[in-house]
Amino acid sequence: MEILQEITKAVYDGEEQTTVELVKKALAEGLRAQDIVDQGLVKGLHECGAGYEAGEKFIPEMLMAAEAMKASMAILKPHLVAGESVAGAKVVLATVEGDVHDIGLELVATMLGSAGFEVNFMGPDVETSRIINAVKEDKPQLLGLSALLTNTMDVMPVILKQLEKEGLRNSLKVIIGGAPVSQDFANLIGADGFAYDAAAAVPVAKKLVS
Ligand code: B1M
Repeated sequence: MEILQEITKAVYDGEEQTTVELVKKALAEGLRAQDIVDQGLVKGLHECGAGYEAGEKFIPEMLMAAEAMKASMAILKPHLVAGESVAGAKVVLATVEGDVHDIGLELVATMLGSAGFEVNFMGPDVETSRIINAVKEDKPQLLGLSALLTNTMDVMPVILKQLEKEGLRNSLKVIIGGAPVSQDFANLIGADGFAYDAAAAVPVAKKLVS
């Protein structure tokens, strides 16, 4: 079996140790870190999600798959590069309230960090009031919001309205992402940008702060 397929299978099976060893092996063989993420690790998580929908996988197994991905990301982070750097731009990143998914946003944080952004990664399930406070305190040029659930994406317009109410919206660009989120949704709620994945988030973020 090809090594990327082996990585996909190891994530799907929630085999953290095996996944990490295979990722190290893939790097040693000269594979690009971005390909290991996209064609190996993320595929494994997606297949695990499909297994969950089909009733073949359960929450503890999704968690084990997520842990295998996270452990591997720790190894891959230094190898993920995002091209030309933008110095001095600050970004606050958070997964919205009620949503515990943070793997995708962590990838976005890694890519923006390697592109020169100063990243405040607030993690998952961040209360709206904490996000507003972070904007007040950090004074970032960019706020990035993530949601993976169809019911938590509706928190995004709430945050935008609150930013406007507190007079913070004009000095700030907002980028959104996450599996159920789209460019149409971004237009609908008045976000400044949308990115389909972590690699796409870099040019969008750079454009928004330029
Ligand atoms: Co959850 N989960 N989960 N889950 N989970 C999904 C999202 C789901 C699609 C699975 C499924 O049914 N097929 C489904 C959502 C259905 C829906 O709402 N439409 C689901 C569900 C239902 C749930 C629970 C409700 C299950 C339950 O308890 N009954 C529960 C939610 C709890 C809560 O949040 N309140 C739950 C819990 C969990 C775990 C804790 C077990 C675990 C999360 C662990 C963690 O993140 N620390 C988990 C996982 C692992 C998944 C799947 C399998 C994988 C998610 C992932 O990490 N993908 C997922 C199925 C799937 O995605 N196919 C699923 C890999 C990651 C790299 O991709 O997150 O899409 P992604 O991020 C991408 C892009 O979306 C984009 O870039 C990223 C990198 O390229 N992106 C941005 C993301 N944020 C961005 C922000 C940006 C720009 C781009 O700018 C700021």
